[in-house]
Amino acid sequence: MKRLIISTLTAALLGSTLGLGQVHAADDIRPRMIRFGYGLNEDSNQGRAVKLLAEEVAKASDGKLKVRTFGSASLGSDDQMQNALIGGAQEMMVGSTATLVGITKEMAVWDTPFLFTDPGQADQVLDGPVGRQIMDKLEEKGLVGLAYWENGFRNVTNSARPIEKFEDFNGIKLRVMPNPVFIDTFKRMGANAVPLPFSELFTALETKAVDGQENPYNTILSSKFYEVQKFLSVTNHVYSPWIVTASKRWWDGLSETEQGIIMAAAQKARDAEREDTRREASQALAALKEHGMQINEVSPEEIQRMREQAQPAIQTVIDAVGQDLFDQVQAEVEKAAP
Ligand code: TK8
Repeated sequence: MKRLIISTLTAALLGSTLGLGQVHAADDIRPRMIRFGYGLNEDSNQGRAVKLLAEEVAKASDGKLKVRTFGSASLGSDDQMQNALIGGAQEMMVGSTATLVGITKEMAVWDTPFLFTDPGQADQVLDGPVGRQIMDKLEEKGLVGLAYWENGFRNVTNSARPIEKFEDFNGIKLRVMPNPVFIDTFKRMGANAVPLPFSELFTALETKAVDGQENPYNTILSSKFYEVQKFLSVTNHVYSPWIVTASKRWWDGLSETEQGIIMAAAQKARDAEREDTRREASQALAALKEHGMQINEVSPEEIQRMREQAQPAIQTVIDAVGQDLFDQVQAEVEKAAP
């Protein structure tokens, strides 16, 4: 309130002494067009949440702030969009934290194999102080983090064979996100890990440039990977967050009111998205089976062997984020134990 009064006063003073007509006050809402890009289809958990965010922003701003949504990577791959945000050529996006590691290395902490065991635990850590601290690291690189959404626990699909133990990865060309921890983890499993942007994944599977990939059930369903993949192996090897980001260059030019509206919408969409994702995930296996996928659960003993095999990849995480931050996240995870 005090800040509002001061800035209103300053605006009035400036306006009268300098003879300026309009000075941008902290509670202004100006007509703006916001380009919001994302990688999945409109008909996906990601697409539905972006639509909700756009509606919320329109409602709260009386239609002055217009979020134009661009799905299916039509503005570019996650990596290209991140750079467009930094440069100020695009305003907002949502994508995996894993793709941000080249920009903000601390994001690699979320790539720790088997970090979370349950989605509620992930919510607590991501929405807690350490999650915010890591998100705030984006600012020095020209991005503003608004909210973590759920991509989800990742599972493996491929066209060669069911993965029942890590040795079954041997020789499989597996697309991974362009991220050092993912590359390292799957090399240790014996796969031929091939980093590729998500926007090229369907075609790569279809043309057999790669044999497999790993993503949450929701994405396997919404991106129709069942059309080009036979086997789905339930590994839950890592929980993958999405993150809503804005161009800092653009964000800093918004009034406090405008920022507040967009932040509130990103958080409201987050809550709805997590519910939607969990509901859809709980029914996805049955749907994927109907689409002809052969599904196997990996036994707890073999998951344990995968965990041990992946263990040295944790060093790659620590090298990127530092021991202190790594330990801090581990402590938060233990506090939030399911
Ligand atoms: C969508 C991606 C996707 C991610 C991946 O743009 O690349 O596999 O899981 O959700 O961010």
